Amino acid sequence: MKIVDAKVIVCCPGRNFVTLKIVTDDGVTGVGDATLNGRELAVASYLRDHLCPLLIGRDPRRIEDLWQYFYKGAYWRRGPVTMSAIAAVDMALWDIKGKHAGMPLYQLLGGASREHVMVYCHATGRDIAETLDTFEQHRAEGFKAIRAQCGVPGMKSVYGVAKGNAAYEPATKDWPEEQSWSTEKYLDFAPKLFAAVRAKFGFDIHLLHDVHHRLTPIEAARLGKSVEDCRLFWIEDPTPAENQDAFRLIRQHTVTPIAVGEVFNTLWDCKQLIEEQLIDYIRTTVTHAGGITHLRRIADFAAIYQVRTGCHGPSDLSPVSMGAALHFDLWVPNFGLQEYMGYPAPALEVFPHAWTFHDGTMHPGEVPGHGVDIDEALAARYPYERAYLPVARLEDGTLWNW
Ligand code: KDG
Ligand code: MG
Repeated sequence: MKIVDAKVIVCCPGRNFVTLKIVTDDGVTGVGDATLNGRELAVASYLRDHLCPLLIGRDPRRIEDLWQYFYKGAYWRRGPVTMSAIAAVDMALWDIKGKHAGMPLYQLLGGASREHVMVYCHATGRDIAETLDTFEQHRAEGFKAIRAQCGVPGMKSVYGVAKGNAAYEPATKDWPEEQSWSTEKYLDFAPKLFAAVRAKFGFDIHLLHDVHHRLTPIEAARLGKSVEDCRLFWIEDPTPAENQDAFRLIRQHTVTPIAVGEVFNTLWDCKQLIEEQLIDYIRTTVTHAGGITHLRRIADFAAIYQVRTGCHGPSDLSPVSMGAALHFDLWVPNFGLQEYMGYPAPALEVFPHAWTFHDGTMHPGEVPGHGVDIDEALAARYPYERAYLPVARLEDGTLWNW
């Protein structure tokens, strides 16, 4: 059995996605997601110019060997571009293996560890009243876990808050948006938001919040400590995680659970955080962290330290990634929670999928492989549009962590 074609499809059905499609000599196809928000074409080139030519003629069943070949064999290891490209190959090969076996991917991994996968969505608003309204809407849709983000008085734009009635989408066409940030205003306000959610909805629903790397360790410790009574499911990315020692300081001060890792690419990025039990949930994804093959290794390592998975699931990972993630989630023994931001309608048409949502949970479906495909003819009607993530500056103009 041989790979006879490997092609990269870049499309923009509501937002940009990079998809790898691998074809075997017996006509079986597999697809993988390689989307890296705001840097899509770099991964497309890594695949087209460097990995795809090396795939032709190889045995698609040798998933592990191909993973090692592209990781160790490149000499240049790690990084979001490399690992997203390797992930797309890996995802497509697992898809092919599932189709050959006539089994859904979760069965190949070891079978279901649960009946379904709990997912969380985003409640967002310009003020507390609006955030409570969207929280209520999502609760009525059945969600059992909801992330709350809110405009902060005195700040023009805040991470995670949608503009108008459109779904939240951080990337902007043509040029990066510049947002401003005030830690003082945010730290004063955030506890009021959580208190309002608990006052209205009680404790019978999981409440989450994303700090999106904005605080220093001691500020993050103060936030975690000041909201302990609100019993958050997690606060996410309280401080940038390049220096993992920083989390020791946060841990010394608060029992609010911490989720980190959506920007991580390998086990090496999270090793200390997991080993020292400095976090509770690891947010690495099947796309940015090297596919099923590597994500499985991270999860197994995390399990030893009672760290659970909380995979990133934004709309900037394609429905292919969502499908692969849900198979992984259904299997992984130390599952915690899966993010599900949803997709623009055209994206759901371009990527026919077997996964389903019901009452706050999702299921990957029983179709052999990961159950997501790409309609190439439809994708061609949505050409790539350059887009960037925003940048953040302090009120005096200093560049800050977005
Ligand atoms: O591309 C960046 C987004 O995926 C990120 O900002 C979303 O932080 C995010 C989240 O938790 O979903
Ligand atoms: Mg996040």
